[in-house]
Amino acid sequence: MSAIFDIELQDAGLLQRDETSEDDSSDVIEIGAEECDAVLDVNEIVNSYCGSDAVETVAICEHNVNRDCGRLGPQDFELCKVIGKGGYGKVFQVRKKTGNDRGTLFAMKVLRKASIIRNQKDTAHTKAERNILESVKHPFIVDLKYAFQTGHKLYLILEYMCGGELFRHLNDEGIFLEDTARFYLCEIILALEHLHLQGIIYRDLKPENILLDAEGHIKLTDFGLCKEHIQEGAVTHTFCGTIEYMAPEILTRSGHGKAVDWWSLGSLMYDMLTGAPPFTSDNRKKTIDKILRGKLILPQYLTPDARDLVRKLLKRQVAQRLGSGPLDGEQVKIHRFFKHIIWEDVISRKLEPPFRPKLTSEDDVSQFDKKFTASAPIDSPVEYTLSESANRVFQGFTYIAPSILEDVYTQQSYLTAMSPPQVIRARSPRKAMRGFSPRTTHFHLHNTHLQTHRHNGVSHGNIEDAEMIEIG
Ligand code: FS9
Repeated sequence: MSAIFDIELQDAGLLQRDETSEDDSSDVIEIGAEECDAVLDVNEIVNSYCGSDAVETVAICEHNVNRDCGRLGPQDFELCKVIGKGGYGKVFQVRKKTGNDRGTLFAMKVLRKASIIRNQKDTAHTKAERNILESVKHPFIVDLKYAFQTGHKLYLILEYMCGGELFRHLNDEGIFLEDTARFYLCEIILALEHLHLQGIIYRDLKPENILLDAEGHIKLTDFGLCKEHIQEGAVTHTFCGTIEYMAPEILTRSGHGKAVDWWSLGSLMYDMLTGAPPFTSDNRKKTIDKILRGKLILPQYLTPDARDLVRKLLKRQVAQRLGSGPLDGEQVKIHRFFKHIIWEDVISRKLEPPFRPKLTSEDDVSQFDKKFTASAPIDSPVEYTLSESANRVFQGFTYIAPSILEDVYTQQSYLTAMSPPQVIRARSPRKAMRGFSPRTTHFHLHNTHLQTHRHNGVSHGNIEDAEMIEIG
């Protein structure tokens, strides 16, 4: 198998191995924009640059470079079903058609570049999602297998989670027994702890972002774009999202740290045990008000340990909140609610999942919303042309998971050396409902009193003023 180089054709016409590029990790050969002609150009340049007959020149083409993964594109995936849809793109259940992992099911997130680059924050979030998913490998965080792009679209090939959202399951059950909630909380705590160790604040913990695998273990997903519907070309945008699980310091924009995730964990725990998040109302403003000032009401039927943990996680004063100190998740893990938990067993997925998704076949999509799965799986063509400069925004998007490369390329250290900087990110809003009857109140913004800013003549609700801080 050929070595994997990051090759860029420079304007000067020289072929360079780009080791110093500021651009984040492009791990495979990316020549031009997936054009075969560009491959020929490379060979011509190699010949003229080397300029000697003594040098053996090897044609660089798909037949001898990265055969399994180097020129991966949409053509390598069969579209099976739609499992998610939004203003920016779609999520498909796909089956790999080529390579060693042929036949494997994946979730393919397809995003339209033109929709994303309209907004700087969306562009940053999309890059952040790709970077975070590349750098984070954990049993309870969804794994990014490949990333690639065409002239118009970005593709993330993610581990397929056949059990769908925990949200759906929670919705069906109404409430969970404490043992059930404890199982999910344990796995979530380890995922959050891992993210924090890497300098990443998740910020978006809610049942919709927790997916179930075939056995019933969970993985966190969604590290990037908001999924709200944005009507193409419309001047008024509807912003949707869930704020019920958000920490007060996010809503007041008074500066926040990793402790926001422990607040969200408290809200999620409350939701699991009582059937709704702790602070809800029929409109967004009142919900915010309750999160900031509302009295926490704990039902009688909760055990003292559960009550105590919820209370300690839902402390408005960050310094008093469990998990806010330097010990982070450790402080949560040693709480009495988890007294019988052997944490080594949790990380090695030895805890018995309380619920196993009922599937009739490997590709059964009954756990996903019919509203999506009933629609034809088409990766719609794009008619317009994206400018070269617009396209440059996404340079270095391409990625292949080390786990996949292990099969074809053993020098994994190369990839590690090419890792992009870690990114602390803040969250993005979420599409409300997605076909379910609401258990919680979601907000819709139509240029309301919320702070808004204008971008490209388009008004955006600005509640999610997320920023990225590069730390490495
Ligand atoms: N395996 C199964 N399902 C996964 N899902 C998580 C994401 C869910 C979704 O609907 N996302 C979504 C994305 C967009 C965007 F525009 F960004 F493309 C719009 C609307 C919805 C679908 C279910 C999943 N994720 C990783 N592996 C998975």
